[in-house]
Amino acid sequence: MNILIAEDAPSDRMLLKLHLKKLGHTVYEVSDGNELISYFLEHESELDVLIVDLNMPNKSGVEAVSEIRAHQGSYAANWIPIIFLSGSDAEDDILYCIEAGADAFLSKPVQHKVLLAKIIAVTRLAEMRKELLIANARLKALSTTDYLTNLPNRRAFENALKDEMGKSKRHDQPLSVAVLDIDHFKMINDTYGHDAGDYVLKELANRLISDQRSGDVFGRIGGEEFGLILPHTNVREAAIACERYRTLLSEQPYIYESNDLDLTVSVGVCMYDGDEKQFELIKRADNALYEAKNSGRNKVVI
Ligand code: GH3
Ligand code: MG
Ligand code: MG
Ligand code: MG
Ligand code: MG
Repeated sequence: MNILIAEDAPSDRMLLKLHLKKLGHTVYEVSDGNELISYFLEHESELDVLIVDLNMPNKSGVEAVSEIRAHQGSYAANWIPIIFLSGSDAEDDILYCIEAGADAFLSKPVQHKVLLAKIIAVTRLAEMRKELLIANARLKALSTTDYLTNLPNRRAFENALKDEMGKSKRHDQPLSVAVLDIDHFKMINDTYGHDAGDYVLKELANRLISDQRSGDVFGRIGGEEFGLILPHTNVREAAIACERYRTLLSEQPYIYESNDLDLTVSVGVCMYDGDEKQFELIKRADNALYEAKNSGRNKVVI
C-alpha cells in the first residue's frame, strides 16, 4: 500500500517508515500539516492510508484532517482511511481526532503490531465503504432507468418534471410537456411477436434520443408511451418539435428479422400553467393525446 506519514519528529518518522517498509508498504513523508494537505491534494488517488501526528507545527494534524475530510465530502469513492498518532493518550485527544474524521488513534510509542492491525482494520472498512457506494449507485441507476430502452423510467421522469416545473416558475420560463404513444402497437405484437415489439420500443427510443436537445428529458412512462419534457419551450414551439419527432419516428420502417415494420405515433402536448401539480400537467397532455387518437392518430394535438 501507499502510506503517507505526517510527523514532525524526525526520529519518530524514521522509525515508522522503516517498520512500514519492512511490511512491504511504500512510504511517503511530510513534516507538518500544510505539507500534508498539499501532498494529499496532489496525490489523492495514489494514496491508501494516512498516518498523521496530532501535534505538528504550522497546522495541527486535526486541522489538516478536517480540511481533507471537508474536501472529500461524505460520498467520495476514494475516501481515505486516516490513523492518528499522538504522544498523548488523553481521552479528550482521542475523541477530538476521531471527531475530526480519523478512523483510528494510536499513542506513541507505537507498537508495531498494533499499527499493522489498525492498518488492516481501517483499509478493510474503506474497502467496504467503497463497495457500498458502488452498490448504491447501481441501485439508484436501476431504480430510475427503464431496463428495455435505457431511458429514465416513469419515476425518474416525474422527478425530472418536478424539478423543471420548479425552475420554470423560478425563472419565469415556459415549459412544455408531451406524451407520445405508438399507434396500434398491439398489432405489431400480435403480428410479429412480442420480441419484435420490444425491438421497436428500443429502436424508437434510440431515434428519439438521436434528436434530443440538450436540457430536454425523455422517459418511458408506460408500455408504449413516452414522456417528453421541453424546458424553455412554449406550446407552439413544442408542437413544432413534436411534429419533427412524429416524422422522425415514422418515416423509416423498423426492420426486424427482415420484416419492414411501419408505425406511426400520436402526441399530446401542453404547456405548464405555473400552478398545477405534476399529475394535472401530465393529465392535460394525456387528454390532448386522447384527442389525437380519436381524430385519426398519427398527429400532434395541443
Ligand atoms: P392505440 O393506437 O390506441 O394506442 O393502440 P395500441 O394498440 O397502441 O394501444 P393498446 O393500449 O391497446 O396496446 C398497447 C400494447 O402495448 C399492449 C401491450 O401488450 C403492449 N406493450 C406494453 N409494454 C410492452 C413491452 O414492454 N413490450 C412489448 N412488446 N409490448 C408491450
Ligand atoms: Mg508532533
Ligand atoms: Mg398505443
Ligand atoms: Mg389504446
Ligand atoms: Mg398506450
